[in-house]
Amino acid sequence: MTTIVEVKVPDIGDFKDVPVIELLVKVGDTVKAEDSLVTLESDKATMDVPSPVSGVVTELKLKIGDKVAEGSLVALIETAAAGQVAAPIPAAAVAAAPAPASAAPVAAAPAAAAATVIEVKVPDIGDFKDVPIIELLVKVGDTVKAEDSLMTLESDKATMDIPSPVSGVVTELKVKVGDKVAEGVLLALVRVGAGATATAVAVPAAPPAAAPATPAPPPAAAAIAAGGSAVDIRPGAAEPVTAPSRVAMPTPAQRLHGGASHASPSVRRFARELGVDVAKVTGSGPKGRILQGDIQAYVKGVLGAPPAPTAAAPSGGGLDLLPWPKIDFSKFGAIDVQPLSRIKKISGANLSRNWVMIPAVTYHEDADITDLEAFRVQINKENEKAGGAKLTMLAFLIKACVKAMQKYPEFNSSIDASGTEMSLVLKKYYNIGFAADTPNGLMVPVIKNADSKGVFELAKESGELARQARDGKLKPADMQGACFTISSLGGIGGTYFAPIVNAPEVAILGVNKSAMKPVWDGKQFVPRLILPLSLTADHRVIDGALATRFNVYLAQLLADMRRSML
Ligand code: CAO
Repeated sequence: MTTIVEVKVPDIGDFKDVPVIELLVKVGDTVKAEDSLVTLESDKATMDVPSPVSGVVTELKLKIGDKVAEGSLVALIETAAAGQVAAPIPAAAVAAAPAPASAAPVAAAPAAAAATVIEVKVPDIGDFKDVPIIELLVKVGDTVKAEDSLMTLESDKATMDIPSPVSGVVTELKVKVGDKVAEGVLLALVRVGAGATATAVAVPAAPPAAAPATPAPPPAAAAIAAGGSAVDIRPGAAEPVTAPSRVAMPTPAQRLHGGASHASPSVRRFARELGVDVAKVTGSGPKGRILQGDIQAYVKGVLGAPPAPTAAAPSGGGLDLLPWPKIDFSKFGAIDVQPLSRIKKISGANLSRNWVMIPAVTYHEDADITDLEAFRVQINKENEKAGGAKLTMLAFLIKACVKAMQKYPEFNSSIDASGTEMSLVLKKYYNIGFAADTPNGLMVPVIKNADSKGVFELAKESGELARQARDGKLKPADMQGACFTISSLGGIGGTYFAPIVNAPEVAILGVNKSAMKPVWDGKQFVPRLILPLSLTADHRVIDGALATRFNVYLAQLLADMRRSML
């Protein structure tokens, strides 16, 4: 039984006519509770309206440019069962547009006779605590006008600027980027000139959306297709980093020179996932707002841009690459120009970064899977009769890789470059990504906790995820958190290849088509089914001896899976 749930604009104060600036879903999309449906934006705040339930969008009642107020119908969502309808999201959880009358708390601090120092505090943002400051828009000494934005807060669902209640000079910033704040927290001191007082100036308060109980929504799907967070890969760019927040969050200093960036939370998240500093992106939306397409165009521009000259390392240290050749191919014959798919554009950025930054080496090995394949075929025959699930070679590969990762834990690690010194993060969980070839490009769904699953479950789950990938139905969360990736071209053919490591992982296993080969058993050549393995590993973490040990062990496991019990 299904239920249709009406999603309405929650309590956004007395405000009317808040424009819809972005539709984040379309009819037919499957959404989870808390997924953002549309973005609204007033003068001072941007908010996403989340879905209160999991289900399928059956109707969108708004279009871009529509103006809404509390209670406006946003969409209809069909849920699987009445019981799944969540309690309505509390108004406070999504309120984001400016509350009209509520002024940001302003208090006159003790001041000299000629000047008054005004305390700027977080206005009423409901019960919500721990809303992070993501950007400081001014620095001490700056002269600001009343209404100028001082800083930006961002919850999972909304972004808000804190305006200065007065014209004056910023004398102190009481917070820094990353600090988490709640209503009443002191943010800054602004000194106003002789005679000026706080009450003389209107103080709009723009409460941000309070953070929902769920974790931040996952990043844009395709961003993970080839490796999660991205960084600026231009030669001469900053040191490689893997944490999206570290590369994406502009430093206050950067931000101060960049002017206010105007982007919805979902676009900011998208930018963070790609490692794009929104301050560097030019917005093409209304009032210069940065749209998702602007972020994509920026990434494209960075990838296509000629490298910046590297004075410190004119040759060798930086990548003194030639600009990408610009050729009019039509001079030579007929051509057809097609845009790259979105997935290809984004995964291309990740692949380029990984190719350039990782000193990768590929190691080959042959696994004798004669017995394993015979076993697989036999089980599938038995199961077919009983109507049971089908075992795939990929499932055995996942199982064997987990076992080998348990024996050689460096394969389940990531380099952490966020501190002053690089360190190795060793993971205690075993999430295995696998490359899936889709009409739109390469996707990498992730099987979580593969160590706790049997081969039937792994076969079923990988089949289901591959199907979803091909149908474009994968959720961002389905592509996150991989520790190691398998790229199997075995169903297609090939002998060996050199896959690109899917950063921040440190290794990837490539697999080609098994073939019957003559193998010398000491007395004679015997026909054996040989599976070609190609393991690419990050040499900063895994040296050749370790990689070869891993490969040898993996081949032993595949030759006789009983070894996995030893
Ligand atoms: N050797 C020989 N045959 C193999 C094989 C191998 N290594 N792997 C699979 N096969 C066979 C299967 O048994 C199956 O045959 P049956 O239907 O008779 O059982 C057939 O090939 C098709 O398998 P499949 O590839 O569709 O299924 P899978 O579970 O093995 O793989 C998936 C699933 C998602 C990994 C695969 O479909 C896919 O998309 N592979 C491409 C990955 C890719 O593009 N990698 C490159 C990334 S770098 O650009």
